[in-house]
Amino acid sequence: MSGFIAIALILLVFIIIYQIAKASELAMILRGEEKVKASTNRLMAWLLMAFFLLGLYGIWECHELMMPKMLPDSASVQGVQYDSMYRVTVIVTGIVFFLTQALLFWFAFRYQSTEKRTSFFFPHNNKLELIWTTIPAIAMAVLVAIGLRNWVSMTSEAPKDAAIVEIVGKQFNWIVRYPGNDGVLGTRDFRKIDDANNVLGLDWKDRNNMDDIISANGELHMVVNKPIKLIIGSRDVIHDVGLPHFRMKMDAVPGIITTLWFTPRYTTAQMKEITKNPNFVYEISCDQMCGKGHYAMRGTVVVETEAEYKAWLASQQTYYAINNAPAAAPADSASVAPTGSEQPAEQPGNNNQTIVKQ
Ligand SMILES: [Cu+2]
Repeated sequence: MSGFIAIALILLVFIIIYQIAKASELAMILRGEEKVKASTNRLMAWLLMAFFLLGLYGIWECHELMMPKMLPDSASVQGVQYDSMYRVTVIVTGIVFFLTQALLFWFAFRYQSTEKRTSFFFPHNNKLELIWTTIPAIAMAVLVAIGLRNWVSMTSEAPKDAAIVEIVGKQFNWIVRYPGNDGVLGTRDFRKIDDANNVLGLDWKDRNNMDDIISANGELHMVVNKPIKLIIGSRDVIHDVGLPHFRMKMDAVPGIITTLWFTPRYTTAQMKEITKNPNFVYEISCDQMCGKGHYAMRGTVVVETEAEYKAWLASQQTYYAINNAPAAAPADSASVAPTGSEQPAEQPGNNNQTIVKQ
């Protein structure tokens, strides 16, 4: 309904403009061209002024409307740089915008055509050309240089002590894998993917996979003030790991591993206090249109203290144990890596549970 009203309104405005143009044409014939031209010029000058003021008011209204919806303070150390870069860019371009628009509309109003005024011919001025080419060029170069510096730091090698977590997108949710005690993610093979009991296609012949953990609810856990490196992949189409609170995003491309690292600086509990929202959750959004369920491809991040993280990790079963116990498990314990000769069956029985919601 509101769409129909909007279209009707736009149509109405066009009809009005058309009628005014037609009426002024008729008036020109009746009253003489010069007189009508002068009054039209006056009207146009005032309309331009009104348009400018209305535009300024619109900017203010947008600002009032959108400010409460802005993201809270950056939750990552690197995000602080991006925020400051954004602020500098908005301030610089904002000043230029207001200055040039104010001058444009003021000149149109102040120097409107009248009978007494003749136009002044101003063909060229080298000094002026030089000034208004050099200053914007330098300003843009500085902004781009700051952007490049941040881009290089974002895509640089992660610190040696960074936690490593794999996150894989699929239509339509995220699968998060932790390397377990050995700190190494085992190899995986897309041919071994099985939605029932091997969502990532972990190769059970690789002992590094034995202690890997896939979080049951797809939560991405990380320790506050400790760098985390995400190993990003996709099972089907291109997705994008969007971490708006951390000011981070990176494409998840099938067949290609992408990475991203950052250092979270507020725990989820701290962020609840900062935002004064007891229900606050860090979100993972899919930032790449990936299909009909794209809108619901939401994951959650939990930032916690080292102790909380260790307790959570200890409470998790290895993916191997969940999907291979007890039938195909080695004699002593499901989570113990098998020796070379007693590798577990690659296709375990049906006693498995699916731990990633489909
Ligand atoms: Cu998506």
